[in-house]
Amino acid sequence: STAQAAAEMPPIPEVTGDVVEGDGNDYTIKFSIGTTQSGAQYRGLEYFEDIVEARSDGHIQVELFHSAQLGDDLQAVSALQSGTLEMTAPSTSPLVNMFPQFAVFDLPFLFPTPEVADEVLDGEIGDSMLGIASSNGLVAIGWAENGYRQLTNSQAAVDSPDDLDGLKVRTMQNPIHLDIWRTLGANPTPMSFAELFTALEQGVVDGQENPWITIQSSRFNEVQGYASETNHVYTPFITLVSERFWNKLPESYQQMLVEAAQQMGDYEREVSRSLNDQIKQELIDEGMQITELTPEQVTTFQESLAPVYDNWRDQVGGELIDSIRATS
Ligand code: EAX
Repeated sequence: STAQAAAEMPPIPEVTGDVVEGDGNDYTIKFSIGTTQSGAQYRGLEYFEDIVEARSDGHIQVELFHSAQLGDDLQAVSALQSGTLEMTAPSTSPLVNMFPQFAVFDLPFLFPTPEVADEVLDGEIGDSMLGIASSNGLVAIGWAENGYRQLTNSQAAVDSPDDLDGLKVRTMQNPIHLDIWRTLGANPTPMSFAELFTALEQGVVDGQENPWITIQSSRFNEVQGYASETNHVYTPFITLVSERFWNKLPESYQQMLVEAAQQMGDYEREVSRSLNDQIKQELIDEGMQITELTPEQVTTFQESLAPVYDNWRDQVGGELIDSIRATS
């Protein structure tokens, strides 16, 4: 099924843009991600590799690492800071302790459509967040998406917060996500993505939440019989470069990497969105029981989560929340 999904991905675009004059030196970018080789994110990285190698006329070589081979999201970010890894693209959520402004991407049901997410990420708010994240030894050069998160579990079908009572749900390492699942009555545990499959397999946790494509490409459906189409949080990926590496590059290459990250982000979002429904159907075909929620059931989840907004509104910024709401 992995090969089949890959075969139906929108083709990797032709590289556009001229060859860029560098400084005569050769560079290598090791680019590591937490998701697997069969996801949309890796496909985006393959396009990034094509662009960067072509436009540097081979002076920049890009080496891709998936499945947290070089460390989980937080470890990869530390490696950028110490200069032992050049690039990574984590979900924003595990970085919220470093960049509190990222918390806006953890609020439940804030982004009603992918188009609203695009307006935020590709507009002033997204630009200002790239600026904020360009600190602490990091340079932030673009956005892609993990996507809308869905709940899976090994126990029973879930269509209301009542079904979550005591359910052990793995969350990303993020206080708002913990708050969400506690507020819904579940028993959440933060854990790195790299440890998640084993934790699900061994029953350390009953459930987790991630977009369909991440659920399938990580084979969580092999150890999770049930899913609910909650769409409760939209998670971006942020494309990060090691500042130590960045400062070695001529400006011409820096500019080209920014353009490549933008093109990767546009393409990756196209792949992610075009595969979302197809992969949901494949999960059903592979035997997962997927519960689609009625609008009323979604409203029940939203109303249950009102306290989360009360708890985080000041930290995230009321104006920011209102401006995103006004986008829709
Ligand atoms: O790199 O931790 C997660 O659930 C995310 O999907 C992960 O950040 C992907």
